[in-house]
Amino acid sequence: AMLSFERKYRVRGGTLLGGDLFDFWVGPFYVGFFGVVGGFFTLLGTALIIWGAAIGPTWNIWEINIAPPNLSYGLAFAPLAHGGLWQIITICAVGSFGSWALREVEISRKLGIGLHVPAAFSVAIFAYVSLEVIRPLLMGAWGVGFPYGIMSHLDWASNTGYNYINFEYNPMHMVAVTLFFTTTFALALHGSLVLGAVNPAKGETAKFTEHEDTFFRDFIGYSIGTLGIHRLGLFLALGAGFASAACILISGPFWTQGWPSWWSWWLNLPIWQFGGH
Ligand code: BCL
Ligand code: UQ1
Repeated sequence: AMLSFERKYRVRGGTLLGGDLFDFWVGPFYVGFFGVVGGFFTLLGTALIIWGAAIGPTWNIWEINIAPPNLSYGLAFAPLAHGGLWQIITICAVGSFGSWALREVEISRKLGIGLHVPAAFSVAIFAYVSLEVIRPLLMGAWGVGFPYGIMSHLDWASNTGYNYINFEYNPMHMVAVTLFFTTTFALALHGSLVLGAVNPAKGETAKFTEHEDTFFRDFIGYSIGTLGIHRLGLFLALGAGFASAACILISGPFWTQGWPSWWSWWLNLPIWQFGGH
């Protein structure tokens, strides 16, 4: 059922492709050209994952694994059972994620809001595409992509990490981790502040912006403001995604040794010689 205020937002137009043809809703969901295309890729990709599981050795959900081709295939197409499925599933994933983003664009245009939501989701897609398309292209083999499987993708991350001796020394991994942790810290501050304000003791009225600002001014001498905290949160989250994409894109295409030895530039700075040794 449509909520009372919903009708006025269900407007025609704003579509990028398909004109009025797919400009309708199914229940609460907007369809659109990209809903149809996205649905196609999602169903096909999911079916291929199930097929990959069926021709594999196990139905154990943790151990199902659909791996990319061996490195020896380079950037060529591989037989379905030897990485070809992974290649088609990857195409379906990019088609599905991309359609989802473009459907977000159409909905944003209908509502007359900015494109912040699809822009933000595009950063997550960029991280995925970095792992499965850009880095494999730069390194000359689909085999460096991560496999589709719960345990197997963890094994891939571990193996790929140890390939560079200690991945914690990757400077962009450091930045990414720091931004992820700062994101959760900011959301904890924000969520607790808002709930603290709108859940007053019995008999008291809810508190809003001025009380929230005043809490932080008393506490640390600064309030970033109610709009500001959301801008900061978006910046931190998108920064985490960008830095993650960067950290894996430089591992291999740019730096092929262990990450600890990358820091030799620091150890070799002439300033350490002032001690007289
Ligand atoms: Mg590390 C990567 C943190 C230890 C090796 N590591 C990452 C980053 C993140 C991180 C910064 C993964 C997030 C990301 O890329 O998001 N690592 C991290 C932390 C520690 C750590 C906090 C820690 O020790 C405390 N890492 C280690 C150890 C190494 C190591 C030291 C192993 C021994 N790390 C690696 C390697 C990699 C990372 C190798 C990476 O490749 C990875 C990275 O940077 O990748 C870019 C980005 C988000 C995505 C890719 C998700 C995209 C989502 C898509 C677009 C949509 C999906 C939709 C979905 C299918 C729909 C489902 C349907 C619904 C259910 C309905
Ligand atoms: C803040 O200043 C603020 O403005 C009133 C919020 O809005 C509701 C917040 O949620 C938070 C967490 C802060 C404090 C944040 C910083 C970076 C000082």
